Amino acid sequence: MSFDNRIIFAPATMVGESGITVIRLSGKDTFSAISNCLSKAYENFQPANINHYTSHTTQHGYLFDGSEFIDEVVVTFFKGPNSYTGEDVAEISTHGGSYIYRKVSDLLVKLGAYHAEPGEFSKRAYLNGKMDLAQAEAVSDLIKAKTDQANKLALGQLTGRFSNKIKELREDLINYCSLLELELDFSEEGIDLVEKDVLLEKVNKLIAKFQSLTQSYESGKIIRNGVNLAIIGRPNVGKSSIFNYFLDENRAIVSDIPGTTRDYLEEPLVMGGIQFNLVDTAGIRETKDVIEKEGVRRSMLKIDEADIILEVEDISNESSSPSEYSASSEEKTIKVYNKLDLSASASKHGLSVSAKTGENMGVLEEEIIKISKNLINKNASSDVIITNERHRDCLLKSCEYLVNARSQIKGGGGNELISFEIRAAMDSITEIIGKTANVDILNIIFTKFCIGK
Ligand SMILES: Nc1nc2c(ncn2[C@@H]2O[C@H](COP(=O)(O)OP(=O)(O)O)[C@@H](O)[C@H]2O)c(=O)[nH]1
Ligand SMILES: [Mg+2]
Repeated sequence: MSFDNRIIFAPATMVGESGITVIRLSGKDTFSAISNCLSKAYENFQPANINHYTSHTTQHGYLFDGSEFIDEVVVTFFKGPNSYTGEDVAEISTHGGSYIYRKVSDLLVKLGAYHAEPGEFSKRAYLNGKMDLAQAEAVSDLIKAKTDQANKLALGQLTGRFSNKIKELREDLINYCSLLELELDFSEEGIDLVEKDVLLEKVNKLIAKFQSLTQSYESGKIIRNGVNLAIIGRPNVGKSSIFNYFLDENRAIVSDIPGTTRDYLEEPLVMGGIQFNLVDTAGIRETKDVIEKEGVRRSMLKIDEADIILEVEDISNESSSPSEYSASSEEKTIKVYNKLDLSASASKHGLSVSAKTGENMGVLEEEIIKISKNLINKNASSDVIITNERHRDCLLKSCEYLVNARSQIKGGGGNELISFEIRAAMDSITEIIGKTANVDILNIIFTKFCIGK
């Protein structure tokens, strides 16, 4: 496969005041670029002979831009194909600091290197066959993971556990296809290689498997992206106070003026090992204020996206008219009565808390965690969990083809038609790992030719 193999570089660590900054380079001419700037001495440029260096070793030296000494560095060499991208890779460890990074970055550009695009190292790793598409996607998930569960799912995907499952399913489909197609070759001799009843049963089983995998996305997306937890209710009931309590900081402005929160606020939060996107909304009420109106509209959108809703009431106003918005789904709504400290007794209708004193806020937290765990476990029956929308879509598409194949089998359709649908189903799940499948089918058919014909 031919593709761009010019030198790319990017910081592999945060750039700023820190101990070191690691700058990673990859590309065909990486080592010669390094040999043009790495010196054995700092007094003047004396080229280090990097051809002497063994792969996977480090070398101490001095970076020079022409005659200008830039920094004392350590360079690690990875000779392709035994590198992350499969190309020649070097990692330059410079002193930390944005100024040094800028100097090195300018130098590398002068030496013919390009700023890498986001994900370009992993893209090259995929194009060079170092990992499949699902594994490359897992690299980014792993970096973003904030909880143990998200981390484990990403690791499972990175190490190929998920891809192996997909490959297994794909193998099944390839086998059916090749048998059906082989049977066509024997059609004149009337040899039956595939019992249609057996095939129907197998296709049914595969459909069930695909459906359970697709369903697991409902859990996977929550684990990977977090539970959307929205705090809603009328103005002044204490939504922003509850929001701040959970975040343990005064993130939202709290005041006794109704309509203080005019736009929604969203912050990440981890509770009980689960990732949440906590949303504070503008109090929902009829208003003539144009800005508040827009805030209410945006808040409604956030409420639609919510996995769990905290519907807050003021305990001292419990008897007043209900909120203009009432959560549509009881199952995902927790009714919370705030300002317990102002009331003589707790509410009979829901959990009573005080965001001011913290009373019962621990109970509320436990309730949120309990519901979230149920949400996650509800759809996680398959041994592999889908966390990626693209993978879910490929599986859905594949499942549609299998359903077509089932109709063909039931309706007495010919082998060509059945195999066409199964082949399409296979192509769709193969998109998950990113290779094209047709060559595999040909290989299997060819092998069978060798035995029989
Ligand atoms: N006594 C008491 N006052 C509270 C409590 N929670 C919020 N408040 C007060 O209620 C007012 C409105 O609070 P805020 O969080 O801005 O409500 P929001 O409009 O729903 O976001 C502020 O004056 C808060 O100090 C509570 O638990 N007890
Ligand atoms: Mg508010």
